[in-house]
Amino acid sequence: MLSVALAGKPNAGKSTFYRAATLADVDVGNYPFTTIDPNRGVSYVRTDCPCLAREDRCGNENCRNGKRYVPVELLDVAGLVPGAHEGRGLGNQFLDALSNADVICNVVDASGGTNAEGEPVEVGSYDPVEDVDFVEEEMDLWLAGIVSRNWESVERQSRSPDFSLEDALTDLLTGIGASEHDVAATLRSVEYPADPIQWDEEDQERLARDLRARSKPIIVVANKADVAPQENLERLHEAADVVVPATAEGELALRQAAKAGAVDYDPGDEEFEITGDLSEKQERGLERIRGVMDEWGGTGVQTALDTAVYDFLDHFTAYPVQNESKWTDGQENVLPDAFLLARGSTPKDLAFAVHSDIGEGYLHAVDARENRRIGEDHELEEGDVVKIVSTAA
Ligand SMILES: Nc1nc2c(ncn2[C@@H]2O[C@H](COP(=O)(O)OP(=O)(O)O)[C@@H](O)[C@H]2O)c(=O)[nH]1
Ligand SMILES: [Mg+2]
Repeated sequence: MLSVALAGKPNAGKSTFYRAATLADVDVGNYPFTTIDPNRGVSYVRTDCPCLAREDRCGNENCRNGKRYVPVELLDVAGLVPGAHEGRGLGNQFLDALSNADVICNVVDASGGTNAEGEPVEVGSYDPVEDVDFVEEEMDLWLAGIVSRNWESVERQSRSPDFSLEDALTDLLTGIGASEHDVAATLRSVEYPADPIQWDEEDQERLARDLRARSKPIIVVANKADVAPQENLERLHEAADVVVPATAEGELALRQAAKAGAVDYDPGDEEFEITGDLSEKQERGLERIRGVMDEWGGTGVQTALDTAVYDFLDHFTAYPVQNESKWTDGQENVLPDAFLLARGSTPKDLAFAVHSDIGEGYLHAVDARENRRIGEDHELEEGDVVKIVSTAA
C-alpha cells in the first residue's frame, strides 16, 4: 500500500490530522480497524468512481454515491525538532520512521502559535516559513548521514572488478525507500567522480539532498488555517512548491459529527449539512468550520492527501475486473478493487500490482470502458477499468 507520512514539529497538529484522517465512518472501508498501531493506520484518497459512468452506483464499500475512497497507509511520525538528525529530541528514531514513506506531509502550524521546538507562543509571533525549511533540512541531513556512514563500505566494494556505483548505492538506500530509478536519476543529474574514493563530503551531501527530493518528496500542510493570519498563508505559498491550507481540528469535528449522525458529510466534501440534534455550542463550532471551508473549498485534510498522492506523486487509480461488461470479479462484486499506480504504468504493471502470478502469466488486457484490447505498452489513466487475461487467473 502506498504510504503517506505526517512529519513536522511537535504541536503542529499531526496527531489531530492523523486521528481525523483515519477515523472512517462505520460503513466505509475494508479496514474496520483503521489504526494498525497507534502511529500507523489506514486512510483514503478520494477520486471519482468509474461507476459514475453507468446507470447504477457500484455499491462497493469504499464508494459513496460515486465518491471512491482508495486506501493508503498513514503514518503519524512523532515531532521532529531542529537537530533531530544529530539525535536531538527523539531524533533518528523518528527520521527512520520516514523510511517507509512514499511521500511526506510536513504539517506546519500556519498560525505561528508554536515556536521552533513546538512550544506554544502567542499566535502570529513565530514565522511558520522556518518550519518548511527545517523539516526538509533535517531529512536531507539524515540521509546525508546514512550515505556518509556507509561510504567506506562503498569504497571497499569499489575494489571489486564488477563494481557498479549505481548498484552499491541502490543496495545501501533501498532500505530507506529509494528506488533503483531514483538512484540512477540522481547519479545522472550531476557529474560525480566515477571512483567513490574521489568523492568528498560535499559530493555525498549533494547526492543525499537530491535523492531525498526524489525519494521522499514533501508537501506542506498549512494547518490551523482557521486561526492563521492571512499573511502567513501567503508567505507559506511562496516558500514551498505545494501548500495545502487545512484545519485538522475542523475535519476531526466533522468526522465525529458525521459518525454520530449529526451531519451529512463525506471526507473531502466542500460543505456539510446539519441533519441531527446538536447543542447550540456544537452548532456554533461547526458553523465556524463552515466559514473556513467556504474559504478553502473544504477542511483541506482530504485535499492534502489527494494532492500528495495524485498530483505530487503523480499516481492514478486503475480498477481490475474479471468481467469486462459487468465490471465485476468472480463473485459479482462491481469494481471490487482500486489500485494506485505511478503515471506511465501499463496493464502489465497493473497485473503485477494485483498479484505477481497474474503479472508473470500476463497474456493481454481489455479496456472495459471502451471494450477493446489494449497493448502491453499502453499507458493506463485515471479511472481505467481493465480486464487482465493471464494464465494465472
Ligand atoms: N486551531 C486549531 N488548532 C489545532 C488544529 N489542529 C490541531 N490543533 C491543536 O493543536 C494542538 C496540537 O495538536 P496535535 O495534533 O497533538 O499536534 P502534534 O504534536 O503535531 O501531533 C492541539 O491542542 C490541537 O487541538 C487546527 O486545525 N486548528
Ligand atoms: Mg502527536
